[in-house]
Amino acid sequence: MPSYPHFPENCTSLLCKYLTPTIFEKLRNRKTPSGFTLMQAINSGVQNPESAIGVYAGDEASYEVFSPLFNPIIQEYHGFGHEDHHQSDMDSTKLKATDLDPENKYIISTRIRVGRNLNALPLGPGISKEQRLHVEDEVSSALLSLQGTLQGNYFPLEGMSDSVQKQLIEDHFLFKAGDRFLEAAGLNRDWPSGRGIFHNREKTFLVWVNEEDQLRIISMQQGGDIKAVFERLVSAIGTIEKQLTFMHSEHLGYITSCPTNLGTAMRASVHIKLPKLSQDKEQFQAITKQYHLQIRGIHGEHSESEAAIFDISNRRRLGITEVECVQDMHDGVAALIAAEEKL
Ligand code: ADP
Ligand code: IOM
Repeated sequence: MPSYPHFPENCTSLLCKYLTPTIFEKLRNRKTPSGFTLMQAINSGVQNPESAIGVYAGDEASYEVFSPLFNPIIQEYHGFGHEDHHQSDMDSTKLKATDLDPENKYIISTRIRVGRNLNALPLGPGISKEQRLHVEDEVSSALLSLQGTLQGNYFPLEGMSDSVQKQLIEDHFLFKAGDRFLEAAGLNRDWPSGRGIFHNREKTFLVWVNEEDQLRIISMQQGGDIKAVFERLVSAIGTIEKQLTFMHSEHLGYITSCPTNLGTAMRASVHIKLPKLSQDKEQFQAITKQYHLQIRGIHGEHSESEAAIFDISNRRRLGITEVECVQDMHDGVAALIAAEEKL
């Protein structure tokens, strides 16, 4: 019989905040129809108390079966209640984007990604090896049929040389191996089987296969042309959706393994140099809070900044549209640059 996990006193994850002994008691013996348990859902946050969130869904039903735990986490992270409705809008003409950095002083690169999972299969934390290989097969076949500027190749991780893999990671194109948060979530099982990356020749359009979500569809390029990056992504998603059906609900939008990605599953980011503002931590944090931004390090989640370069992205992803996600990032980055210039 599972017993209530030990969380250190200084634990700040949303898991330790909302997994009270009462909620634990209520949920501890529940399982989703595909067999995903509460202990699997919380293991990442139990093993890694410094997680921001610490919970993962193993399938679409997890959000219902474990809703007494997931709902308050979703409410706090996205400000989205269980009666709310999510709406999508990817009309890039609605984005009010200006050239934020005409002299190329601050923004190094721009990247927008969405997470997607195939309908009617478990999510990564609950998927079997055979199902994961099936996903790889379906997704890579669909991607290999793309034409024009999206045309590219699929590179499975299995058989990829260490040096190629290392270079792709260093250049910010590929996911890291051995992430301990994903490991404890069950997302690294059978590694590297079924994992891989698709990219076009210019590496401006990329798709990660079977990482935290089954697909991470990515548009990226050097510089700060946010609109061009968004337009490429929207066009790619539209083309891919003609071939693949993604897991989606009226209430939660696109379903993802981590509740922070629900809804749009979109993270729009820039790598930006802020040498002065980053010294003024109070002002830096006040601006990011005001514009609903998240600060990450230079190698993605759980990494540190280097040479005053930060990864700045929209924090909210559910209950706002894709256009609003990108607008949050754009407006916030404009405010950060204005503050940097004043110092
Ligand atoms: P995700 O964005 O999929 O949640 P991470 O935060 O781990 O995952 O980031 C994945 C990779 O994308 C990392 O190598 C990170 O440095 C890179 N990345 C994120 N934003 C940008 C950007 N604007 N320009 C270049 N690389 C970026
Ligand atoms: N998306 C996920 N990797 N993250 C929010 C994990 C965590 O820190 O809980």
